[in-house]
Order: sequence, then C-alpha cells, then structure tokens
Amino acid sequence: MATDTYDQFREDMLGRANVADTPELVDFYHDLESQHAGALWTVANKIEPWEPESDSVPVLWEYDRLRDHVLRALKLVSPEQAGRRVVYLANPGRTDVTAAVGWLYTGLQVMGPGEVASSHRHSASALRFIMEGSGAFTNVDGHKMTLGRNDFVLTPNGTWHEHGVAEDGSVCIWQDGLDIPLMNALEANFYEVHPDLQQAVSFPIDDSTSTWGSPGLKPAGETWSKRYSPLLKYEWEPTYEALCRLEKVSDGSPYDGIHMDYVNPFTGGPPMSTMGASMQLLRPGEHTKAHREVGSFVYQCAKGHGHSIIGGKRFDWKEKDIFVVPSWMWHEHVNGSGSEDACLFSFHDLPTMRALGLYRVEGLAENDGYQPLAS
Ligand code: GTQ
Repeated sequence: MATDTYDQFREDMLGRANVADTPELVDFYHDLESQHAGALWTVANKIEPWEPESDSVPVLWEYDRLRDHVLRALKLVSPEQAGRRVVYLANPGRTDVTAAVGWLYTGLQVMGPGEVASSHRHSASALRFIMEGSGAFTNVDGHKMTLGRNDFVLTPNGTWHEHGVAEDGSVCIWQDGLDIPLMNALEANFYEVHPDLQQAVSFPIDDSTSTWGSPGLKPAGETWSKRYSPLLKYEWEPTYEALCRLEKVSDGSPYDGIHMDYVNPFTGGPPMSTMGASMQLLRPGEHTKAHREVGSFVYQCAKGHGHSIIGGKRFDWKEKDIFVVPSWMWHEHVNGSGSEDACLFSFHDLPTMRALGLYRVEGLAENDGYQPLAS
C-alpha cells in the first residue's frame, strides 16, 4: 500500500471498527450467534455509516410504459375484489419492503365510471395527485371532493376514505402516495374497513376547499384542532397561478427554482404530520444547482419536460412521469424547454425528518454546484 493511501486508510478507520478475523474470534462469533447475540464491531461500520446510505436507487417510471398495464388491471379485477385497484411502483434496490423510495410508497390507482372502492382507514397517511380522467371523487370523513387533473388531495391518517368515479365520468388514474413502509417500520400500522363499506356524504361537495382554500383568508373565528390540514384538496389552477405570481417577484431557490410547499392554512406547517408535498416551477432553460437532503422524494412531472441528474445519473422526464430521489443523494433539475416552464410535483417525508430533528441540507460546493455525469 502506498504511504498516502495507507495514511488515508488509517485516518478513515481511526475510531472505527477494524478487527481482523482470527480462529479464536471466528469461534467467538459462532458462539455468540448460538446465543442470539453478536459482536458489535463486526457490524458497527455498516449500522452506523458516516452519513445516510440509502438502499433505494434513483428510478424513473415512464407513464407511457406504465399506462397500458394500469388499464389492464381495470379488466382483470374489480374494486370489490382488490379493495384498491392499484399498480404500485417498486424500487429495485428494496426487496425487503414495498417501497418506491426510503419509507414511502407510491402507486397508480385506476377506476372506471360508476365504480366505488369501499371506505377504510389506516395509520398510514395518504395523498393523491390526479393524472387523467373526469368524474373522480374522494370522500374523506364525509367531505366529498371532486378531483381534476393535477389536483393534490389529502386523506390523513385515521380518516375514513373511499374513492370512486361518477357514472358520467371517464376512466380515471391518479397517483397515490402513502407512508405505509414507515408505518410498518415503526410497527404502528392499523387498518379498518368501514362497518357500512360506504360512508355518508355529510357536508356540501368540496366544502373543505371552499372553506379553507382561499389564499390568505379564513372564515372569521374559525378554528381547527386536528393534526392535519383542514384543507383537503389543493386545486391545480390556483397552485400554478401562485407559482407564476411568485416567479414575477422572486429569483426562487438556486436548487429548486420557484418552489412552493402545500401547507396547512391554519398553521402554515405541513399538511400532514409525516408527509409534505411541494410544487416547483422551472423557468425556460433553467438548470438548478445540486443539493442533497435528509429525506426521500417522489416526483411527478405536472407540466412540460426536462431531466434531473440524481446521484450523477441523468433521468429524462415529461408529463406524468414519476421519479424518486433517495435520501442524501445529490440532485439537480433541468427544464428541457427554452420557451415553456416546467412543473414538478413532489411528496416527501421531510415533516418526519424535521419533527425528529434529523433534517439536513447541503449544496454541492465543487464544480460550480453541478454534478459530474457518471459514465
Ligand atoms: O386509497 O387508501 O395505493 O390504502 C395503497 C393503500 C391506496 C387508499 C394505495 C391504500 C390506498
């Protein structure tokens, strides 16, 4: 070993486990195993990495390739049989759990005109981002909402929820995002089917958006004490308009362009306690700088086209494509158009990271802030 390398090795291993096997040690390890025990130094460097090491890999799912498979499910199973008729997205780095990235799940749910999926509730928090079709609805604790393209909807944990499509609607597909893997990792996941299978509509249609969805306004004296947002549906048009207005007066973030969080209008904080969501606008030709965050991200392109460089690899996206960024992985985004803006919807587990005091973010210092592309 050259001296430099040896010195570097010594420095890297200082204070770290560095024990070579001997016949006595190997015997010792076997004996410990028989006692359902082990020597920490054999696993320490793996279980206590210098920094987060995700088993998840960056992946992009092209909607054009998935869509036909999703539509096939429509003919193969009914919502009654399936409970939820969903094609989930599986991260190839994760064979242990049904996860898209980190401790987040995502899937594409499909329903036809006149179909209804039964009402249930669970410890997992859920959200939806509507992709195509007309007439879709969700009922959350009696608040029935009509859903349109690029609308963002909450079904917070513990709330009864069911989905369906109106008789005069068309086949609808939306993206589900849930923290199912997190709930299972925490061994905290309960699940219940509604005793009547369907719940009543107890409030005027879209009342949550009409009550809480006007920018900067709320009904006088109205209060709210639940742990999630009273606004359950965030419509696309006002979201896009908010981004366009911000763009006129702000340079935005060097890492994320014009970037806005969906918030609980009562607190200004995240809409649910474990998961948050954002919409970002990349200006024509914009290429953001690379940064990395403690937290996992699932993106969907809501408008335009472009690419992202994630962990040194390029992923090209266009409308409705979905891709993921694992925790602590460098990522930067590029709008592929020189004349049109591009929008990326994303959901993430930053509220969990922040609540636990784990959130960190770092910008790439080298190479003017841009990742070298892996060959
Ligand atoms: O609609 O409640 O994709 O419970 C996975 C689990 C959707 C839902 C999914 C679920 C749901």
